[in-house]
Amino acid sequence: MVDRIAEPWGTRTPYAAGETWPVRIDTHLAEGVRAQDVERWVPSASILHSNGDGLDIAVKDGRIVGVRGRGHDRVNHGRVDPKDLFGWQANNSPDRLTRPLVRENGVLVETDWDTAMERIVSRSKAQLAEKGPGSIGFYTTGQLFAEEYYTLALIARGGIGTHHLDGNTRLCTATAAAALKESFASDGQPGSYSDVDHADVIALYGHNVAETQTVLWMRMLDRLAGPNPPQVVCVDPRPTPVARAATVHLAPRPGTNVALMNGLLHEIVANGWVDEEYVARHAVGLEELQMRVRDYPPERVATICDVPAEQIREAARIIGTAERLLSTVLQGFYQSHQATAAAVQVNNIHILRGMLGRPGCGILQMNGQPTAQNTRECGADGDMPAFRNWANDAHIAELAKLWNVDPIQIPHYAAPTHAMQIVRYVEEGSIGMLWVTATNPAVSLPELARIRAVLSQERLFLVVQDIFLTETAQLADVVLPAATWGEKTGTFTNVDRTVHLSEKAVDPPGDARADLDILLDYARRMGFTDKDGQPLVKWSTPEEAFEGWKECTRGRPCDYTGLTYDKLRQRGIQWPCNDENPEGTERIYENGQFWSAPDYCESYGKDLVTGGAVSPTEYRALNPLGKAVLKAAAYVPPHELPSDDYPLQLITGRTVYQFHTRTKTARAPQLQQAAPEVWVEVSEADAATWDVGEGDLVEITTPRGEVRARARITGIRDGVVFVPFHYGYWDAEAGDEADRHGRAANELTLTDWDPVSKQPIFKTAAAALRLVERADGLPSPAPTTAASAPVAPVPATRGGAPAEAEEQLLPLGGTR
Ligand SMILES: Nc1nc2c(c(=O)[nH]1)N[C@H]1C(S)=C(S)[C@@H](COP(=O)(O)OP(=O)(O)OC[C@H]3O[C@@H](n4cnc5c(=O)[nH]c(N)nc54)[C@H](O)[C@@H]3O)O[C@H]1N2
Ligand SMILES: Nc1nc2c(c(=O)[nH]1)N[C@H]1C(S)=C(S)[C@@H](COP(=O)(O)OP(=O)(O)OC[C@H]3O[C@@H](n4cnc5c(=O)[nH]c(N)nc54)[C@H](O)[C@@H]3O)O[C@H]1N2
Ligand SMILES: [Mo]
Repeated sequence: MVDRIAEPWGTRTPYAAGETWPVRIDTHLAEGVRAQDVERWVPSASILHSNGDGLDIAVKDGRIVGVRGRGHDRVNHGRVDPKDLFGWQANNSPDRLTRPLVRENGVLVETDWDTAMERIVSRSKAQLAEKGPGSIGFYTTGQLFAEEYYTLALIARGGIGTHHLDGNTRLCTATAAAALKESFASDGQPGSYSDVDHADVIALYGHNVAETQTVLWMRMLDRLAGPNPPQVVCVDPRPTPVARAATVHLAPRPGTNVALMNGLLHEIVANGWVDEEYVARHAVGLEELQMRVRDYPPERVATICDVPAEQIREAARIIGTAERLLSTVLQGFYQSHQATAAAVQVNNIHILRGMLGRPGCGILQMNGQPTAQNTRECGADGDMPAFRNWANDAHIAELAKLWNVDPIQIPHYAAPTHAMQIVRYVEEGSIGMLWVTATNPAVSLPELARIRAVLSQERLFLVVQDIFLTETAQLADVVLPAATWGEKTGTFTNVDRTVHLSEKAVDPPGDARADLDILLDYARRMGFTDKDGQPLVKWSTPEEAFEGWKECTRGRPCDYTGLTYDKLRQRGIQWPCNDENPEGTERIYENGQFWSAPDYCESYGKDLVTGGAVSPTEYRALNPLGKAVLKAAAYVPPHELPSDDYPLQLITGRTVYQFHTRTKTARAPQLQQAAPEVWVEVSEADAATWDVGEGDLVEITTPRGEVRARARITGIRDGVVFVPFHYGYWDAEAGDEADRHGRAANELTLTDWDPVSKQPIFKTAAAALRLVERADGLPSPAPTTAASAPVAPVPATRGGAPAEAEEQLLPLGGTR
């Protein structure tokens, strides 16, 4: 038994390069429930991050009573993340939404499904009649199932015919997709998690994998604990567990990633670490890249990033001489002003070094949410289903044929509207109805004062489909109670293309319904039909929807045609899975084969600095043979830089114990107690400058607002403060409304985005700090176990008996 709050990564099971990662089966059951009491174990996968860990849900008396990792799952070999070990308790929470709500005289009151749905249908019809399809918007998530996204995409694009459908994946993985589209002209992750087993160098860019995909980090830790461990390069301004384990830790000034990457590329080119033969055969764009990085010698980069030139050289040497290089990229790169430009430079390293499509040579342009990959694949974001190219008329015609609608019905006159633009249309009133599914924008979008104003407008009809009465739901006109993971069936795909089936284990509470059923009900009530007058949506169960989705993917990169629910009941399988690859595909882009041919590719690309679209003709001229594309970019400083009034740089992000806006993790006592309140991380030097001690209450201010939090003094780089974004609007302890203090990080963030991926900038704003109140000896509520570890000793974060989980270690190669 291990206290998995005190030890989030559990016990080490070391292994050597090329060996199989040992099995360790993690189990946590509700207090008083023993394994022999469990009536059924229902196969599913993890839902509180993107790793896609196979696990079984324990059921007793019609309720979820725990989870157990699946030893034979290719992703986790039995291990379970702390959030997944304890987070299922939220399903059983007494404050789940169980009945639809409608707003009457300003207050939300319970009602039945007919009343709630008829309100939505009559408003939809009125919008369509008066203002047309462009007056309806959908804002979805990275947390539903593929079947649900595909149905939503069909309804929004094929049924209503609106251009305004995007996901919170815009805040999350838009840059992962954009970077892959720029380099390989298609989404689709080149890597496999098993690359960890083979790599001799692992480079992590703005990715705190230790806290955000803990099981992937366990795999890396086990390699680090074994013979011939890989070298690790970490790029992060904070002393994350990754940074502490790194061979080289580069801690750049926030927002300088492109300069740093150009510096690394400069060294790779200058030292002749380029695989010239690979590049000549399989890539275009070398000359432009060489020219661009010439301007970034380590000394210049050192001044921009405030990182020693020697460290840049050292990191470049490790990466440039690696034989099997695995790279991962996440929000430290994605949520900044040159997000795509920076992420693309990581792809460039792999293309230049010929490190693709071989064991150990993977790129993971990481996802964050469990099902974000599916939002993108299914076209429930700013993409077309199955990686079709919105700018290629033949692709739209194909989709129209499949859906049996007129191509004109599917808007494709421009790129689909991105989430920040949808918010803008709501703000100015051209979108009069917004349907939000499984996301909590009143906490997670930037500049919350603005978002609250936009979402609470009288003229807006806001539908919120959630499992709790969130900050966003409280602003809605209609609230629909949804079933969630464990209460409904569907598939989802993780970052290394592994598809898992998650089966219904228990009934949802009260009248709550599966998201798929809600969407199907809407389609039926709206009477959407195809060209022949038949129902547009031709399925009524998840499995039928999956069959429909498979047809949509036929011949596309994310080919699901070889998968069935039955096959997925046995194990998770990586797409493409079709007649040629019936067991799935571990690595794509083997032998320099890409999906980038002009007629086939998902995207023609964009200019990395302005975001201007490359035209079909230009793309054809640039890349006629469908190779990989090396794309260069000059460094541009962040838009909001420190000033006299706001001398610090604010970054925001996550802790290992909480998930997003905490609707689930705050309802799991072990997780909530481990990180109960917002805090701010401050360096020792900055703490001295502003006369702040451990635990002191401080106010962080930006031009948008202020937040009060208790200071944690850490090894974060000087000049930078970090606030976790998990905590909703208000300081719960403060008394009446007037006294309440902001505690949501997004009170502080700015309305601005990367020009290519349109991903908002959550990392870098200019900020000021002020002492409000001394601590009285109490430390900050920040956890001690990971990036927020204090420099001076404070009591360690522990979970005690309620946080104990069983670990079953099996001999090397053993499965279960
Ligand atoms: N425990 C937990 N796990 C999660 C989630 C969660 O909420 N909680 N959410 C999931 C989701 S949806 C996502 S998207 C992922 C996100 O996973 P990550 O991207 O790993 O998490 P973040 O904390 O957002 O940011 C990562 C790091 O970026 C660094 N950073 C900030 N600014 C810069 C910069 O300018 N340059 C560089 N190089 N680094 C910078 C921060 O210091 C931080 O350590 O996590 C997933 N997993
Ligand atoms: N400052 C700052 N802001 C950020 C970030 C950051 O790093 N810094 N990160 C951004 C990123 S990467 C992300 S992904 C977003 C996340 O932001 P959100 O998407 O707003 O976060 P969640 O709390 O996960 O919201 C998901 C909602 O779906 C509900 N839900 C769960 N399961 C189901 C279901 O099956 N059906 C339905 N209908 N509802 C369900 C939950 O109760 C919850 O309200 O935040 C973004 N915002
Ligand atoms: Mo995310």
